[in-house]
Amino acid sequence: MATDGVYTPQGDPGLRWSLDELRARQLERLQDTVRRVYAAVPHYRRTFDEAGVHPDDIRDLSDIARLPFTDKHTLRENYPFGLFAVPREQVARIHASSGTTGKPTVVGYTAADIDMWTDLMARCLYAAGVRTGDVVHNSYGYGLFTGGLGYHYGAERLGCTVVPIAGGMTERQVQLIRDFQPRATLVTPSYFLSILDEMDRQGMDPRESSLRIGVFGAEPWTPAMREAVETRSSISAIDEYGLSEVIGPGVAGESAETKDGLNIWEDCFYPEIIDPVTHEVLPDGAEGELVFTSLTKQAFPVIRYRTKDLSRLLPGTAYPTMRRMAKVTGRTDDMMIIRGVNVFPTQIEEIILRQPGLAPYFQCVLTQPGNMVELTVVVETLVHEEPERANSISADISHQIKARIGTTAKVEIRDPGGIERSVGKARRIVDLRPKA
Ligand code: DLL
Repeated sequence: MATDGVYTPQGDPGLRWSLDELRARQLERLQDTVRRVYAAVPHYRRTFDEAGVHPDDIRDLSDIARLPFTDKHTLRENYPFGLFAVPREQVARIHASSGTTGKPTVVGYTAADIDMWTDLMARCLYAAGVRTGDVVHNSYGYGLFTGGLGYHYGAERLGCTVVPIAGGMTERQVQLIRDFQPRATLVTPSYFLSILDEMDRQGMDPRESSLRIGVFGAEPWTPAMREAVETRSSISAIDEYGLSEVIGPGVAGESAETKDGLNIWEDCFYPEIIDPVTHEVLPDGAEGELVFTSLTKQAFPVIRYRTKDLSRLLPGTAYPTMRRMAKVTGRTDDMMIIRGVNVFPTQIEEIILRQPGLAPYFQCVLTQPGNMVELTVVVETLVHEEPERANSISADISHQIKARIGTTAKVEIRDPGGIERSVGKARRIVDLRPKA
């Protein structure tokens, strides 16, 4: 959908299509993608053949359910370039995610893919309220991570002045915010908290900084976090979602006017929600695992990629033809099962952020002293608390976890600075259970 020069929503064809036109284009693009991967990628040819489905069988969008899923294992098995659908010489860029175990997952982009991605990033930033001429402070990591470069290109296409500071050197982040007067910052919500703390330390009132928009993503964050950040600063906090395997950021983004969930850019990505256990496709509105199929990518198309992210599909609002996804509640692999109860770190975040006296830094530590898995929530106070007061806060949080989530957890209170800070995605779960 390349638009030349500066991005404008008026020049963005995908946003002008009627619903019928969008569905027709999605089908054409799906058929084209399926044909291309069947012809060029041995993995897809083999798994389509095994599933007894041929590209000619895709006659309607609902036929997508006949195609096999892909997931992180598919990428690992085909490491590094086995899923590329174009000759390696046509791949202009590689990104990769480190992955906690084993090989990284590798994705590739042709020049046309980067151009399309850049337009989507500009579309996201525009939806978030960023405008041509704004100074944009980009604290997402540059390099193999998709956040930094993805947003960088998009902000340039929107005609912004980009400050490519990346993550880290928090003191300097604050100095450059003070000196360059950015209107928007692009950053993980957890790292933005560290930047706010550093502003406090330097005696700068975050509410008086030039920042008005925070484009937050790359990790789950709750409405309570939005409230906390918006109260402490003058920014409007906007949620943006994406993942390397599908393209990077730019899969879905919230609109500044509605702030009611993330608009999925359906002209480029076809969403489904499935039951993570039975793999059955669920109707819109039901909670389950998000699955995406890319509709326009050349180098690294993905068919029915299982994200492990839990969400719901909702009808369009700010962009009526595009469905929204509800804020991600967590990843299936971040779900802790404590005495039979499913617990996500976001549920703990909600409780901690509503408790006066606590800082928004916490970790969920899992241990297994006997047969049972135990959860200890480690959380920081805003100021040093005497043991008696710390014990009473700890008892209060344990009680709330029991009452609201239904499970037993120990709560350990730490002094300010007692929990590791990350400059990108926060590590919410520390698994100290013996390895099987
Ligand atoms: O985190 C891409 C990105 C960069 C998105 C900057 C938004 C902003 P990955 O490193 O591959 O890519 O991690 C993708 O992060 O499957 C989710 O579990 C999580 N995630 C990303 N955005 C959100 C969000 C980038 N807004 C994984 N809310 C995804 C909740 C998110 N989780």
